Amino acid sequence: MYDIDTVRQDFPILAREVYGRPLVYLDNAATTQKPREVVEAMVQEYYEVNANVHRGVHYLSQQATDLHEEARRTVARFIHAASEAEVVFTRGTTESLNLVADAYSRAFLHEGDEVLISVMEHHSNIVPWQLARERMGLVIKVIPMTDEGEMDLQAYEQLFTPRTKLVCVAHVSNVLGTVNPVRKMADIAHEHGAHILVDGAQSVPHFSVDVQEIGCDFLTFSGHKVYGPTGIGVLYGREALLERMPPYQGGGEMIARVSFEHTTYERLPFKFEAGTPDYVGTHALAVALDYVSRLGMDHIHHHEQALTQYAMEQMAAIPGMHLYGTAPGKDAVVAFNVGDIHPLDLGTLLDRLGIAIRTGHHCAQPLMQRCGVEGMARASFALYTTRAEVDALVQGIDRVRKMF
Ligand code: C6P
Repeated sequence: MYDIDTVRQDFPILAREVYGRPLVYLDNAATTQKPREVVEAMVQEYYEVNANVHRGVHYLSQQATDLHEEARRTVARFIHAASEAEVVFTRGTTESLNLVADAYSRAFLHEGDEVLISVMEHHSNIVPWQLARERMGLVIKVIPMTDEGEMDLQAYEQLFTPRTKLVCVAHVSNVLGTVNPVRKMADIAHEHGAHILVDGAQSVPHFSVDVQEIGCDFLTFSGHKVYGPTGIGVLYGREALLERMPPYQGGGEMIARVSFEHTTYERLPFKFEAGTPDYVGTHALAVALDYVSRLGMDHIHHHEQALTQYAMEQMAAIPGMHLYGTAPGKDAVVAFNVGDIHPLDLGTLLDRLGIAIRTGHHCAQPLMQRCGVEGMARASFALYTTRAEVDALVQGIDRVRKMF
């Protein structure tokens, strides 16, 4: 049984007030709040264990290394990677995507090769490919979507040519909440001899993601969106691909042997982890993943699905409401505009009522253009969001609407 009141007690920040009102935190797609045990794990590690990893013969260093490498195994189990060698720690989704755009391009792509990205991508899955395009003359093609915000699979299939080498798509759109059919997209990509990267920034926090089941070649996600700390993220990559990719950055940790004439690199995944890693962050991320696993990803998904549906129904009834993204099964995100009210005004006035939402282009300007707007307001949910908070949002929007 998923007891939301008990769950909320794990998150001290949810009890605070803003402007003398109870906080209604609905900006979870930007970052989630942290359960007590994640914060305590970080404090405890700094107080009792702290030492650099992979370097020392001394007790603390070995203990810190054990925690760090155990965290890698936890991540591998969580996403069902075949081996922990396939789990590279990064600073977050953005760095993971830049790593692939750099190292994959160097290993596998040539001038004129094509990369497919979708119209609903976050800037982090657009700009790294544009940088690679500038560097080596790649061609970027854009997969369109329907007006409901679903990936246009027919158009997708027609975009493939013998030069198509890689597909890069969000598993869940951070604006529309659409859950993209990545298993099907992976099959189609592989039939055409291409690889597929799935940006899991907005899926991994919400439902169980199995990299082998969806058949992706790469998966990226951020710790801070899955109840872990900021500054830590993951790149999953199939071992056979990672093996062939050159290092992304040079420095300590990623080398086997260095001389001024020649350097050899460490084995996977260390080849991609230059410099001292955020070993406290990796351990805390593992604590966060253990936390959500204990609650049950299926329970979390069920709770958030019901909440999203409830929010969509309640919000649709507000006069002047325009909802963006109505795909069946959409997850945990509701983007909207109300009449002619500027989303920034809407967000600012809701904030005064204690309700935190995000407004603007949501780092997806091409998607805003596709929807014909400059910006949107967005409410996004988490495992601790309640129906009462959705009601507060709906009442808040109605109150703001009447001011205009
Ligand atoms: N989206 C949002 O409010 P980073 O910043 O590296 O942790 O994640 C980037 C990123 C990549 N892909 C998707 C689908 C995302 O949603 C995000 C982050 C936040 O929607 C902050 S812009």
